[in-house]
Order: sequence, then structure tokens, then C-alpha cells
Amino acid sequence: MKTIVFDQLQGRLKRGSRCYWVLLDPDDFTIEQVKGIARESESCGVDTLLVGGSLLHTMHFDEFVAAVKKATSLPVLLFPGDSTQLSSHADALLYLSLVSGRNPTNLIGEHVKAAPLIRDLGIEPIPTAYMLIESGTVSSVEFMSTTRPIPRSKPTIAVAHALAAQYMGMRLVYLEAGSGALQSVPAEMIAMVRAQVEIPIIVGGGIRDAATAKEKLEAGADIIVTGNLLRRKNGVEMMREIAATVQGFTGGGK
Ligand code: 1GP
Repeated sequence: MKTIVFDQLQGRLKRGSRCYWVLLDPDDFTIEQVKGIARESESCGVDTLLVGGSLLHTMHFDEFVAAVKKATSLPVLLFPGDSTQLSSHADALLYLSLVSGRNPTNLIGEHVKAAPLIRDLGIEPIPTAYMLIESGTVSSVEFMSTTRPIPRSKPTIAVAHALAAQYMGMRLVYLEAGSGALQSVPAEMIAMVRAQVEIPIIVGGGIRDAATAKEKLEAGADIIVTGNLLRRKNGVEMMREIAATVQGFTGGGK
């Protein structure tokens, strides 16, 4: 199994850098729009682009990924809501198991459907423990997966899930408040997970400014993800500030 993208990421994190990833939802942009957005994200200092969504209404997934890949020199990772969101144009795929839930479809079902296609398309899968955290609203992931998020006041439950994922061999933990979250993942929860697990921690959902991103980094996040910012009025400016904060960050983490 290829581990090129993961090895590069791990090397970078081991050298003390933190990363800023941006999610592009194919439902939000046309092919023409996303080319400019991908270039703009790169010029802001974003490290990696994610492509995917909980529920897609558009048919242009493969073309969309190809356009993003062609428009920038950034790594493009799939962030699939299900086994239909695959493309050979991507550099790798977050092979997400929704470990905070107990729905077999999101734990193993979609993975089985996707596995032969991933093999045939030659995509690098990065086993990722996806953990949904309560965020003050019902997220698309919560609704679509019919699973309950981990209560924000129960960081020890998050720690137990993250540890279990690490023991099962997963390479990344993604603490997800959900796109458009009212409340982002609590710093206390990130810090407790950071203290207990060695694998890199991704934090996303409801991060809309550099101060919030810094709080997550200080708590121990390795990778910050934003999505919705792209559609906000001052979003690009905010992305630039977040990228500068992530690049300039020197403390915290493991
Ligand atoms: C979604 O965590 C990401 O998976 C991004 O969330 O759209 O709230 O930035 P936002």
C-alpha cells in the first residue's frame, strides 16, 4: 500500500510544522470557479486541498478533482462522504471511519464498496478516525450518518475513541465539529486527546478566524481545516491570516 502522501505529511509534522487544509465542496462551486479558488487558496498559504462532502448533488466529482489538481501544485486529498466520491486525479484519500458513531455503513460498509475501486484507481488511502463532536447544531454528517456526536463536555470519551483508533492502526484522528458549526471543537478536548495519542490530530468545523485556529494549535492540533470561509465576504482575507498563524506557529503539540 502506498504511503507517499502520509509519509510526507508525517515528516513535515515531525519537523515541527503545522498544516492548514481547505475543504472544497463540489456542490459549492462550478468547475470554472474552483480553478480560481484553488489558485487563490494556494496563494493564501494553504498546504493541502480536500475535496468532498456529506451529500453531493452534482455529477462532476471526477472533473472537479481534475480541475483542482490542474489549477494548483498543492496536494489534493479526497474527503469522501461515501464510496462514490473517488477520483484517480487525487493524490490520496482520507479513508474515513466514523468511529464516534455506531453505524456500520460509516464504519466499514462504504469502505468495502470503495476498496476494489481504490485499488484499481491507484489512490493512496490514509486510514483516518473521523470523530464527530457536538457543536451546537445538527451537522450534515450527524444527520446523514444517523449517529450522535460526542458530547463537548466529555473529553474523556473523545480520548477513548482516539486511543481505540490508534490501537486499531489508524494514521490520523479528525476531530470534526461539522461544516458551519456554531461551536468549534473545544480546546480542552483537543488537549486531552493530544496528551494521550501519538497520531496527528486534524481539527475542523466552525473555525472562522486566526485566533480560533491559534487556540486549536495551542491545544495540540496538527492540522487545521476550514471550508465555509471560502464563501464568506472576507473569507480569503481570513484564510490568509489563518495560514500565516499556522505557518508561524512554533509551540504546542507533540
Ligand atoms: C468540514 O471541518 C470542515 O469537514 C470545515 O468546516 O466549513 O465550518 O469550516 P467549516
